[in-house]
Amino acid sequence: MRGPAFFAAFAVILSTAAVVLLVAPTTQAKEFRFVVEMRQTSFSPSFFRVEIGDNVTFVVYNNDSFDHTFELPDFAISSGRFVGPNPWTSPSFTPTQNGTFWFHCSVEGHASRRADGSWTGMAGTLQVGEPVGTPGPDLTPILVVGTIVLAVTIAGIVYATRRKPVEKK
Ligand SMILES: [Cu+2]
Repeated sequence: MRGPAFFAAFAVILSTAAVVLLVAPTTQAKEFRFVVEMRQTSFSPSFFRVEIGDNVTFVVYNNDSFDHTFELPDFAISSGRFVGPNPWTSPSFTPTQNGTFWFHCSVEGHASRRADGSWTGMAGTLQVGEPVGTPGPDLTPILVVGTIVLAVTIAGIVYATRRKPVEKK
């Protein structure tokens, strides 16, 4: 006889399959080589967006006639001071967690850090994953499937436990 354990196992398998199908990321890791210009004491562009697992490299060049640096401390990246348009290429790295990671120029007076950890002036951000505050994936299909699975499971368990065993004589 198919008892409560069968229904419970069935429900677990079905729920897992539903969650995997609906939530599993469908994108593959990408290679990014971002070219950044330093000009008029600012970075251009100053916003980059990647996902966890992507491979990221910054190529930075200076179009001002004075020194700048490129610092991305969360990934241990630091260009050192340089002048001129010869590009500097960062080591590549792979983000392993979502977040907003600031890069900045460390030359005196070019950028300053705010109390909340963000930067003003010659600075920009590498955004990994969705920015905080954006809605997550729509969970409605999971809730609907989950509710149906739960209802079927409860019905199955009730049915299985209420059936009286047939006595053999
Ligand atoms: Cu600078």
